[in-house]
Amino acid sequence: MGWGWSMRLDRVELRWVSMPLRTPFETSFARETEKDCLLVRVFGEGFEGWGEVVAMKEPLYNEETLKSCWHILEDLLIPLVLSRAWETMEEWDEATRAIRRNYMARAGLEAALWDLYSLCQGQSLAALWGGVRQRVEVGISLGIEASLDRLLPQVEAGIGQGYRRVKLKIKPGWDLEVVRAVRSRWPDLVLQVDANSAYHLRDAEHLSRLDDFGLLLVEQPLEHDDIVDHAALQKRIKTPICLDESIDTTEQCRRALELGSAQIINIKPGRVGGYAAARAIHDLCASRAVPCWVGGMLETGVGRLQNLALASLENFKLPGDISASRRYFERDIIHPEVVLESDGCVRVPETPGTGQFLDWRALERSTVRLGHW
Ligand code: OSB
Ligand code: MG
Repeated sequence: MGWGWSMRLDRVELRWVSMPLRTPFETSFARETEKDCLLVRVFGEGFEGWGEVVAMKEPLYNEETLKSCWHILEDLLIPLVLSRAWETMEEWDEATRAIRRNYMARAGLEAALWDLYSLCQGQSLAALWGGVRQRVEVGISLGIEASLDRLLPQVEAGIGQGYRRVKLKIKPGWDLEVVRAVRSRWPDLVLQVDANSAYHLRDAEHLSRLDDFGLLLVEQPLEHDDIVDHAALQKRIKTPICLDESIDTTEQCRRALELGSAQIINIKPGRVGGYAAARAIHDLCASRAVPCWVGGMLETGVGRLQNLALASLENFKLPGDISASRRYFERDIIHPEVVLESDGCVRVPETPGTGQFLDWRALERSTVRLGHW
């Protein structure tokens, strides 16, 4: 997409933000009690754009860490973006293509460029990207708990708040019994599970027992980089497989769909290098009638608002992991926060510019490191 004119940045700011989570969030690979991220702020053309780097402190979801992202941004991407003017988003993409992977680092800066571009154009991100809805359906993702007694009230609360679907994190030892308990109490609930790569193909028979519970999907059951075993597993289970970790490029998505490794794709802009790549994967899936949904990385309000814009695209057919700010934070760094409407939908921002929503007192309190270039 062209800028319409040449865009030059004046300066860039990087902020390491750390916020307490209201309750710990446990997956098969980690238990998080705080949400840390980097916020990228770009200044140029009389505006400022914001983006979020969703990597974790440790390389447990993918290989990146917040420190590796700081390094890639400070030593490579920021000097490059400041070195010249950019005519188009494709030009920026082209210039960074030589850098292998490091998708979350790139995505944070790319988001800030989109945010700035949207201000220059006077159009919301949803409008720029061709969104088709003003409100999107969202779900809640519930972590692994010490006992069912601690999980079931959370399911009940989520349903009471209006969430359209519930996703349960599973791992060996926290799977069939948990799903059985939730399903027997809520027979009509739209329910899905996410294993974050906790199983192997040799667990196929065990995983096939999930078929009894009418799940919408099982997310990333096998290895984080696998698409071959997932195809074999899909032949042995009825529950549709959705890939998350394994899909990091459009080409990898194409290969997975050709192999039959997944019937549904979770798209996270951070995992795939940005919103341009997220849209390309969305379009590829649409062309093959494969439904998608927007995944989450416990984003602060900045990433959350931008993910809502992405979720307004046509082929995001399933509820996204874009819950209300309150689900994770006592106080988000944006105001107004992201709120859930009673019918389980969240509003897509209608105006350009994420910076206007920042709650500066909350942001300053959460900032633990600041860099300027
Ligand atoms: O696999 O979707 C995942 C959080 C951190 C790392 C991986 C995942 C998640 C989530 C978060 O499930 C869902 C959310 O942001 O609401
Ligand atoms: Mg996942």
